[in-house]
Amino acid sequence: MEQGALHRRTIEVIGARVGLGGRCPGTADGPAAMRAAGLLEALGDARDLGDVVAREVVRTPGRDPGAAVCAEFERVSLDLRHAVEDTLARGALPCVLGGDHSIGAATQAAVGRAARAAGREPPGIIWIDAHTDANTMETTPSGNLHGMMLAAVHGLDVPPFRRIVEGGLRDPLRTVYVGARDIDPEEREIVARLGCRIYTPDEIRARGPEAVAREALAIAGGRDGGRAGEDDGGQGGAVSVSFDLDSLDPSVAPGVDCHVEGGLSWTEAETLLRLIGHHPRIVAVEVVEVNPSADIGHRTAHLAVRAAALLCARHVPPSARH
Ligand SMILES: [Mn+2]
Repeated sequence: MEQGALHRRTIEVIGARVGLGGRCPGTADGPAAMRAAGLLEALGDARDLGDVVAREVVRTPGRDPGAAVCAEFERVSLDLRHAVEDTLARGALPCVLGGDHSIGAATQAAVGRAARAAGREPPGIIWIDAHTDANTMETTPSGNLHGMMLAAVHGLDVPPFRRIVEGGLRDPLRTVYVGARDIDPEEREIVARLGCRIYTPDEIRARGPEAVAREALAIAGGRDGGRAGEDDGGQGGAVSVSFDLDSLDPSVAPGVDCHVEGGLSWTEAETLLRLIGHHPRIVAVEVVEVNPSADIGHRTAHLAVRAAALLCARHVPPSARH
């Protein structure tokens, strides 16, 4: 056995059977599709904690998802937040399976709350996605919650997320978007105002995924501009990572909720995911937006499994000082 494997943290898998925040409910079946595609075998010694489950609620058409959706979304998100916080309190690495990306509010808030409870600065975020998910109720063109959750996580007031993000806000200057290419005009202004860094697929191709992964880790890890990093032993601070399958090109990963052309190739994504997964201070992994009803031959579910394995692989525990 190689040295690093001896020090791997336990991985705890938490499924989120939630499709309330997306365009179609199919993403609720994402966790089951990933397990059927061999997730637990790929992760090796992971513990499967099962799913948090959203009840089916009829969504109001238009730019407001409606009170029933928001109430159920809050309930299931608080369930998920508690589960992720419990995993972090055990010193394990949460691997959260979506579900639509609205579940990211719970995952990322749990990471922020756990850090604060331990007297640490909240980790940075690497968000690998075709979208920046930074709309508010005022700017959203669709009313879909999965397009707003990072605005809430960064401290903007988005009422359906108020209770979920309480105590778990994250620093937007340590949030890095990778693969974003479908950003609404007002959303783009929000992201610019917040100060998040965006790496588009074009920039990733021009500079290479290795250089982008290293730079993204440095920014999210807090070494950029002298922020944090004083206890990092040269590695940078802690980072959580969220991977939306729609960051990949739809020709590669057809089984998603929102198809956006011009996405990453699997080769590009694999390089990014491997380098990010090898960072010693990854504290939470999330893989979302697998929509089995749109998939072709389980192709997307299998890529989601490989992505989760790359992000969780060869993980070493954080140093005792942090
Ligand atoms: Mn997306």
